[in-house]
Amino acid sequence: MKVELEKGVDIVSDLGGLTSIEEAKKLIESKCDDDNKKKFSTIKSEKAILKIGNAVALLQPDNIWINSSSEADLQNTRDRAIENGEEFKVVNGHTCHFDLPEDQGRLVTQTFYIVNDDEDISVLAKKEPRQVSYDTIKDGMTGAMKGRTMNINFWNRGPVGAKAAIPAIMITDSLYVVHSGNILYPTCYESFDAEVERAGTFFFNLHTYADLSSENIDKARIYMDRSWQTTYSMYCTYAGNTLMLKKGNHRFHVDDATYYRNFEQLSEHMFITGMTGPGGRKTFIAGAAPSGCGKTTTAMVGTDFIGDDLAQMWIEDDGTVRAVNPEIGIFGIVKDVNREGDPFLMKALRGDIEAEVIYSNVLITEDGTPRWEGDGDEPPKAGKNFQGEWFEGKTDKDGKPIPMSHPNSRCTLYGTSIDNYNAKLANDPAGVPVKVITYSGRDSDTMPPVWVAKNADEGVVIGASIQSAATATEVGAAGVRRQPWANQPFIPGPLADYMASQLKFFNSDKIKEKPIMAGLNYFLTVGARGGEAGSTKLLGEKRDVNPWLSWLERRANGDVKAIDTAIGYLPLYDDLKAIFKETINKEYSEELYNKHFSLYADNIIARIDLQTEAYQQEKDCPPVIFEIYSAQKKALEELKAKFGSVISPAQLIEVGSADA
Ligand code: SPV
Ligand code: MN
Repeated sequence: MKVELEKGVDIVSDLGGLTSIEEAKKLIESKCDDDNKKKFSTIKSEKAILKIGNAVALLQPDNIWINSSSEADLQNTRDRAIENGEEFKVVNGHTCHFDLPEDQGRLVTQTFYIVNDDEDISVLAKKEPRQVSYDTIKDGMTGAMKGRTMNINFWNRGPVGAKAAIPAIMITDSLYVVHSGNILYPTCYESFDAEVERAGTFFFNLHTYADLSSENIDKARIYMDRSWQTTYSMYCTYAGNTLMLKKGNHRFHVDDATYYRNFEQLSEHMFITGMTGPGGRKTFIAGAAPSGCGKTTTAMVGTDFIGDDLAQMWIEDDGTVRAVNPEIGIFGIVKDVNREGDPFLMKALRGDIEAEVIYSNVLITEDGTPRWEGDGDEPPKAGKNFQGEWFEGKTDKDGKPIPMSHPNSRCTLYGTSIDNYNAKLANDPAGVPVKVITYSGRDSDTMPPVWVAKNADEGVVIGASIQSAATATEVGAAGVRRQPWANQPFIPGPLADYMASQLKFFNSDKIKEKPIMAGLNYFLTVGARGGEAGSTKLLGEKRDVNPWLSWLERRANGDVKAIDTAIGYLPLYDDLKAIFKETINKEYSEELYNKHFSLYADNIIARIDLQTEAYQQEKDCPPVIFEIYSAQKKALEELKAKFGSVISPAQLIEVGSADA
């Protein structure tokens, strides 16, 4: 069901109580010095002015600071973040910020969609009736900025002028949030009105850290009001909970693409990267993976890195699928980031090149060096982290060792600090043409490392079927869960609506060059593929990502044939052998290939059964998904009857074809 815009009470406007532009302007100006008054005069959108005025009336700051994103304002942000203690200096001119121990990831149980009566949302999301949210916001936000400065930021989700970009206003009292936003989003201060005009809308975000403390963590809330494209965040600082352009507005952007863009746009939890293929051609890949499953590392394997978290896609008039990254920086997990697996990122993080970096929730040693689990150096003996002093052997109250850094500790830096970032293309409103779409999860025992859908419907179903082990990005999450399109935490509406829009997009006649759609999985374990029972060692290495992406690059350009199987097209051994050698100089054995690409029919069938059952709970689910699941299951059962439950590539060729 289409989310109805401007339905119900707009909470901030109602609580602020201002109804005229004049009143709003007067109140805003009364909190501005001359410089800020002048900066604010650039903004003409009446809707924006009224809404900002109401935010001021609600939060009652002492004064207002307008972020024009000038060099002086960027420096002002850095300075004030240090002055107010939200950040402190570490080595290499970098800074560090600590979130509360309870606020180390997205607070999923305290995150809600504000809904009107009878509104459908995803069965996997939490909702709260508008009036309940209204009362909580009133309690938490009224006068919350007394004695503080309100910072007003005008940022864009995407390059200014891009078809799928939408401007946003972010209001916050946190300088850490402003500083992070400066690094992560292009400014649209100068072009705000024009962007509102072009996009037809803007997102509005309010954050206050309020009376922040561990004792008050129960008061933390992250609210998304879909009807008014407005977010409210309070009593927390973790960027995923507070820098609402990221996941808060991504959710609105998903609504926008799903319901309002004629099925010509998608808003995805995907990296974007380019691979250079034979003859120097460049092929762009957009890939979905759940939080904490290696999206950043995968993106940086490309020769032309564009983005590591989000993708706004659209069908261009020339029939290509194009994508922009709504961000210009990285808010990346540092756990296991080291020189071997992430050489470009490490150059920036370790000060080999000049870069502006904000660390969060890492360990800082006495000499100011940021340290984290898996950074590749000799572990430190002591330091301080978000829990205070840390020393080797420190245990919690249950006697469990406390790691030196949180598994979701992060680094925030500009894309331009990464050697293979293609800044020219990343900032181009025309986007990059996408020829490969990938979907991946943290799957230890079921799907092969790479397989390609035979058509758009099957491609959408690969995305619908992602399963993944929980990661540290969500507070309190555990177990293996469904992660449809790796976008599930950010899909506000029913999954059936989202699926229908994906099917319409990828089957559109307007697309002249259909991207290939593939599953990717580099989390298979030795134990699950006939090795030592229970071994969780990876069947392969982190650097194998490059050959998998390179094979897809070749496949998208028609250079390689494949095996036609029940689940899609699989690579041939000889092609992979050559690609492994060429890209990472690795001898790829046929034995390893057979482990990687044998189909484990029982596991795949179990997965199909689980997904079928889950989607049967969704109202109005497009029937094609059930048709595909049942056809795949039938084909796998036939294979199993003939060959047993593990079917080798040679056997797949025997019944299929190696010429697909
Ligand atoms: C993720 O968890 O997917 C992130 C970081 O990209 S957050 O901002 O928390 O969403
Ligand atoms: Mn993410």
